[in-house]
Amino acid sequence: MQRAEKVIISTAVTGSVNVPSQSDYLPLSAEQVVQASLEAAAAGSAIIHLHARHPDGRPAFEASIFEEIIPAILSDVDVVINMSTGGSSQMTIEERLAGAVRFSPELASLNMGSMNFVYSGIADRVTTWKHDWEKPYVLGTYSHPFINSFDKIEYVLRELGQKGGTRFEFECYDIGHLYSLAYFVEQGLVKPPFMIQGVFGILGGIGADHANLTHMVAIADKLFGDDYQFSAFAAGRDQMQFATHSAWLGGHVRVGLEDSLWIGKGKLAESNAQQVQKIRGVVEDLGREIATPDDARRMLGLKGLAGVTL
Ligand code: KMH
Ligand code: ZN
Repeated sequence: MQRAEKVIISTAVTGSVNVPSQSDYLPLSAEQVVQASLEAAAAGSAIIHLHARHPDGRPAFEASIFEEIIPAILSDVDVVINMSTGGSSQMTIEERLAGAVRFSPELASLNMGSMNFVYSGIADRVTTWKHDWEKPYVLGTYSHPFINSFDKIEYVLRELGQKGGTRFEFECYDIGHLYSLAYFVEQGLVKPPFMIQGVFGILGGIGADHANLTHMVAIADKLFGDDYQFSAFAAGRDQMQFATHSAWLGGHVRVGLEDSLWIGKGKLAESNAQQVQKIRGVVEDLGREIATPDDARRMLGLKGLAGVTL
């Protein structure tokens, strides 16, 4: 791992996992996503990880929704946009790429494998549903895996990476995903410096045990040496501990309401910025500096804002 002096804070502002009935603070409309992104950037987040939703919160992929989000963010603040290519497990690969093909962002997420990605447990915790779509949607994850077969991963690397110069946040939900990434490095489709995002605590992926994070970094060091920057997060209540662990090891951090709706035990986060402020305090207490968007661009070898198709 390249142990960087400065810590890049990524914020995943809304995602496609959590549903409106879980929290009134989850950004849904394009306007809310823009507002949440601007606040997170102002609090010190160098990267904003974006998904789109319809106004009732249903996950969306249409480029037209990203049109309402991305130019509005970038006209107000300098920040690195990281578009999801994971979308949701119910979207086709073409749907998942629609927004990123339109905008050719500096950064895009890329999930390094097919997997069970189960969050049907949300249905056990919600007592009052705001919308009819929510319950079948979360229950459906019990029987529908997320598919990123190697041909799909290669397609994303070629369509966005080779054609558009987008670089990737390689989301690794298991140690095996590191070996899959090593395959694409060997094929010459992934070039350093690249960013590995360790994801812990998704049901179907590696659990939120700290020994897993240590082991992931040890194997990534063996496979990639100094060719990669590392970041990590855990879904749900372990979010801040895993971000802290990553920063302590010399890595970067990701927070945001996509990954956890909480700011403390039993306390909903009232904004994404609140989580950014919290991890920022921890990182600074560890004696590390917060990276600006330009620092992040330099560390990750990004093409810069001029390369984004606005
Ligand atoms: N929701 C996260 C666990 C993606 O957008 O590609 C994973 C994620 C996937 O961020
Ligand atoms: Zn995402």
